[in-house]
Amino acid sequence: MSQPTAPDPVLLTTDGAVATVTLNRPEGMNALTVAAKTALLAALQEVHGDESVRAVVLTGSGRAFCVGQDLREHAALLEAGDPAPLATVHEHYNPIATLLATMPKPVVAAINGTAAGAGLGLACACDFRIGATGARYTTAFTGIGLTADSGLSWSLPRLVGAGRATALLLLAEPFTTEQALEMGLLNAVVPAEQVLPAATELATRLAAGPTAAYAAVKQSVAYGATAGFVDALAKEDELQTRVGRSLDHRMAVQAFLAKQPPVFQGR
Ligand code: T3D
Repeated sequence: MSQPTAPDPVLLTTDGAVATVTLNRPEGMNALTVAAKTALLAALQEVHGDESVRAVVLTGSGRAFCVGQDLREHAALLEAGDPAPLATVHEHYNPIATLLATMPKPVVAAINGTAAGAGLGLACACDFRIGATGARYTTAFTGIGLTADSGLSWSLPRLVGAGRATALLLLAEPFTTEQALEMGLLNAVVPAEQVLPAATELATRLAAGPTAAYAAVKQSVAYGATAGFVDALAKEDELQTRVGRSLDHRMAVQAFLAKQPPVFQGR
């Protein structure tokens, strides 16, 4: 008799120009096993390189968005003396967070439920965060004797300020959706069943926008986060010169002058 095959830990679906990447281990609160991290990396690489995809939604199935590293698998690997746990930041979390943050198109996190550890880090690497009422959040890392990863040391201070980020990371205390909204971590809060529809609606709107301009905005904001003013101006010059040559720019200016709504083709 054949063994039942495990469901895919990550699902990738596309609808028009919107791709949805779903963490799919609902029974394990979408905790990240090696298989899940490998599949997530592959899905993000695919949407990154696919020019027909112009906006991405990242979400979870079941009651959690993602509770970070799967600690059962992690403990078993540590116990077995396997080097995998110590290499996972380099091999998985860093490339996953990099793909989300540098995706040349907008990424919307549909935070359908609990987000902890690297799960919170992945959400914070996205461009927008829509959270569910009643969800819980925690940085979690110091609770198990670890430090921040998946970009949280970079993204969290930028979203909520250095003082709050340091407290959230040091204390690893749980906080609510309402607190996350008040801190500026979330862009919007809706009932759990409306999180994915709301994120998809936003992504659909973004997918009909000037994709090259969006990519340049993301690049310049990331650059400006660590650059001086004069260098930031030089980066804006470089990017504006590039985007100014795009078809979308030319067509949108013509549409404006003709008093027509612009139709963006994403190039
Ligand atoms: O080297 C490296 O690997 C570095 C990489 C690090 C990346 C990281 O993400 S480190 C941080 C890992 N995540 C955590 O430490 C979070 C641990 N979980 C919690 O603090 C809480 O479970 C939550 C706040 C997330 C949720 O609390 P609550 O009360 O809603 O649920 P619960 O009852 O605690 O958990 C429900 C089940 O999920 C439970 O299993 P059970 O008892 O029903 O069989 C619990 O063990 C399981 N679970 C929750 N988080 C994880 C997990 N199982 C495995 N890994 C988890 N991360």
